[in-house]
Amino acid sequence: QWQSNSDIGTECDKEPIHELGRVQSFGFLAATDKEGIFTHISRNADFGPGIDNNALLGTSFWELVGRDASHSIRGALHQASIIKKPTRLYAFTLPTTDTLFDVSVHQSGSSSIIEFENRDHRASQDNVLAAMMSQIAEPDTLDELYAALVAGIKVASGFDRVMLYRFLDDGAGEVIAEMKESNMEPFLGLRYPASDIPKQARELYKKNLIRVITDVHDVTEPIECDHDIKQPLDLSFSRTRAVSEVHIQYLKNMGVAASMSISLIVDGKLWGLIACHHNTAKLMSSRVLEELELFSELFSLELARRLVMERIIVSENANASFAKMLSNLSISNSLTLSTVEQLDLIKKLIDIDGIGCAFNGDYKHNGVSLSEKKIHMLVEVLQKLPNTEVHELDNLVAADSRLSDKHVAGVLALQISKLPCDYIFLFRTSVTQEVNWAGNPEKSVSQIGDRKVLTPRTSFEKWVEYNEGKAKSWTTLDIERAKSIRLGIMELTIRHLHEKEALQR
Ligand code: BLA
Repeated sequence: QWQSNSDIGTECDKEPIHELGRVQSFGFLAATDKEGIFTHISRNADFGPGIDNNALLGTSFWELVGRDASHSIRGALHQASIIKKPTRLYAFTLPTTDTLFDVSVHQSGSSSIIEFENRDHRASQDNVLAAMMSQIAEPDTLDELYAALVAGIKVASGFDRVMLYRFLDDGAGEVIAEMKESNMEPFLGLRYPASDIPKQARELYKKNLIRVITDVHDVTEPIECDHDIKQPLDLSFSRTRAVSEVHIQYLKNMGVAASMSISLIVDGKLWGLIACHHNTAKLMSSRVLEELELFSELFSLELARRLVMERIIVSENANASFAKMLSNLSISNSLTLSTVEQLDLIKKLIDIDGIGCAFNGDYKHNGVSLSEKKIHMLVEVLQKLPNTEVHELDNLVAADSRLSDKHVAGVLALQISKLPCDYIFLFRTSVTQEVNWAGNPEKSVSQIGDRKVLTPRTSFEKWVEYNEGKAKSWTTLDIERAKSIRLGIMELTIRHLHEKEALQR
């Protein structure tokens, strides 16, 4: 059964993914209260031979690990509480065992969380950060930057597939760069619906920038705690946090065995993810992860800088076209005719296919246009809408079926005056928009008891959606520019009026 995402999409958004009470088995976790008394301990904890986990709850962590380890961990906890994220201790030893650990410690509410990973079997690479930073200085264009990013991360991390996944305004996302092993299907250009990464996950990924799922077939370990503890442990910043089963199923359906995603934050928003897949289970060294995390923060800054630069260049070019258009208009005496003659310059500001000018009952146009009869109908429709400087329609037929037209599908109507009804119309033709989804984006719904829940789709085969009869949607920038054009033309209209009056006197 297929059903629209929107009605029940919120189900997914409710799972408390930060307090599922389990860890991935590549590490073990302990939590203590302020006095260092064990409050939580994951079932796979291994502090050394002869130490019984069940007996540890309620006893002192500091006593167990001894003076030296306590000293280092206390220091790390203090640092973590200042920087508000985990601090790591590498090649760490405990007096109770021969195992060499990488340790990650942080504060979560009133709990101190200490995570231990066995260090042996993790290949570590040095200077990931330095190597990555040198990669991103070179590229000239954004596309080159994206390509350098995924190539660099692939080498540094060893994942089979590395993608740059960018979020769109509606929360869906698109793979905009990819580097993969050659025998794998490309995902480049595919779009994924917003519900693939639910809201609370996106919120979490803004705070905790990197997460690793080492093995989708892993048997995760429960975190045991004293019976009188009611509040679940908040694992938002935990490195070993076990992930939602729904997402594990998603990865299995995709044929992925291990994944890693790194957040990219621009202007405080989750701009995208560096999404990595591996075909077999994959452990990452703690140090490489730390460097990748730091790199992602630096990369986000560089990305933000470049995005601003790009906007500045675009707007400088636009300003130049705008100024030229106004100066062309001011020297002519028929504003109507010369406005429509500026089509080519206006095209540099807004991507349009035609322009029409209805002034004083006179209609002139250039490029694609509606017939005069339909212009009258359109004005009737517009007059019924709430009064505004610029009306935007990207689907004329939806606004009024009589406006159905072979050529024009979208209109920006710039109101110059209400009485008489003077308008400038900017037209767009209809485009068949082709969106390449990774599988049918409508979620499959299962009935569990009396609840309907979304389940991840089972096919990620390219699934093409065609949107017909619509124009490309008007962007905020289009509308802002239309407003400037409107103001410019209104100013000229007034000046022309004054000049006429002066001549008549
Ligand atoms: C999490 N979903 C995620 C994550 C990604 C995606 C990247 C972050 C965790 C990770 O690194 O694996 C989705 N992965 C993608 C996408 C691509 C990719 C889009 O590689 C594109 C190339 N998922 C569903 C449904 C639900 C759902 C129906 O399809 C909910 C009912 C949930 N996805 C879901 C949850 C998480 C998630 C709960 C959070 C996992 C966690 O961090 O615990």
